[in-house]
Amino acid sequence: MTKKTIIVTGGAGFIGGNFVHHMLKKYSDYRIVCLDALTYAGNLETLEPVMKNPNFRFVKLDITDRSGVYKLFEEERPEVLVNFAAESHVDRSIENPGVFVSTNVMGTQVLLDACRKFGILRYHQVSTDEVYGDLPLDRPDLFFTETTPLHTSSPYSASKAGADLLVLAYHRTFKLPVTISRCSNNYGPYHFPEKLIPLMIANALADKPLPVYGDGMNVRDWLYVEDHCRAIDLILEKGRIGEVYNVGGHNEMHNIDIVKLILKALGKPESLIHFVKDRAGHDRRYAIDPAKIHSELGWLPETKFADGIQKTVKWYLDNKPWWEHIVTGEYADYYKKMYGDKL
Ligand code: NAD
Ligand code: TDX
Repeated sequence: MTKKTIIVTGGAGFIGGNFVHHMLKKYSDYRIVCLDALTYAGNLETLEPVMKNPNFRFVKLDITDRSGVYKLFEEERPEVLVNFAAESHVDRSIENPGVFVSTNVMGTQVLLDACRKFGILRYHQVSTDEVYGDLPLDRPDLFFTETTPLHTSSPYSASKAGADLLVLAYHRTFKLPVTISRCSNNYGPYHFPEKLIPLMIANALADKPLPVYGDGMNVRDWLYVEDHCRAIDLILEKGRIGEVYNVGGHNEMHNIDIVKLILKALGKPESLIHFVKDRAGHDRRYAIDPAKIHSELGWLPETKFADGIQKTVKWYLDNKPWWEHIVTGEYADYYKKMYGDKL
């Protein structure tokens, strides 16, 4: 029997890496071809456990490299493409917006064109709740639904919204069979230590100050990464073509409460917390209404935050070499540039 081939872009990153592991564990009749440019955020150590799996192939390639992408499509003739590849960090988009437009918008267009040219059964775009902008803290009754207007704040979220609109345009105009998922904040293994949860774990373990932006009251809706992977898997199996699905866990938390929880789990003092200058344009609250994916596809999150955060802290304790290689490498210069005069 020929195996179905899925191209996973950005599979050396946080969520893409978890998705590659999820799919290879669950399905023996899929071949996963991971396409990744290995930017600062891509890490082959994340894929090390599957490198020798006969159902897996890694290709170092930039999604903006049109001829390289076409060549890969010619070789692989994939049935499905899941696009995780992106510049994903809001703070970096404030420093340098250009690469966000290039990868997130133009790279997406190259992938869509390749799917048109060679044919595809499904193109899935991994998007974000940030495309909806933010919600006020004093209106806990409000949530993002799939029909909430796009209203972006950062160059990152604007580039993700631009990509979503292109994906939907290719569906309407060219009948490309697409789906989009818009997920809330993920956490779990292989999360790059520039993001809130792994940054706080790494700093606390090193007894370094924990930089909390503004008043620490911003709210994010946290979902364990495996639950996001299951949602995408389900959308590929049963999702309706041309549809957007919001994915979130109804797990809203203030940043400061997350930071305190991590300190408690590691037995470190709250005196490590440092309030620093706020992020420019900082979104106040994200909150996803996941009713559509629940009622149409039966998806519900399985990991409660209390369990997920314990598992995550344990993973960072058990896998120090994975993140220590990062925080002592070129990332150290980024950290100095971003936080040097704040702490
Ligand atoms: P990440 O930064 O950890 O990984 C991104 C991966 O994409 C890296 O492996 C990187 O090398 C690769 N990449 C970057 N530019 C590339 C290019 N031009 N060509 C090929 N590969 C390239 O990101 P993540 O947190 O895993 O996010 C994955 C996707 O999920 C992104 O599209 C992001 O917008 C979306 N998302 C993330 C979250 C979250 O909480 N992290 C939530 C919702 C949606
Ligand atoms: O040092 C920090 N201090 C701090 O207070 C950092 C890095 C973050 N924060 C705050 C900013 C946010 O309110 O923590 C919150 C979470 O920040 P990030 O981890 O940078 O995530 P966020 O900006 O919410 O975006 C994330 O979720 C949506 C992902 O990075 C995106 O890729 C995804 O689309």
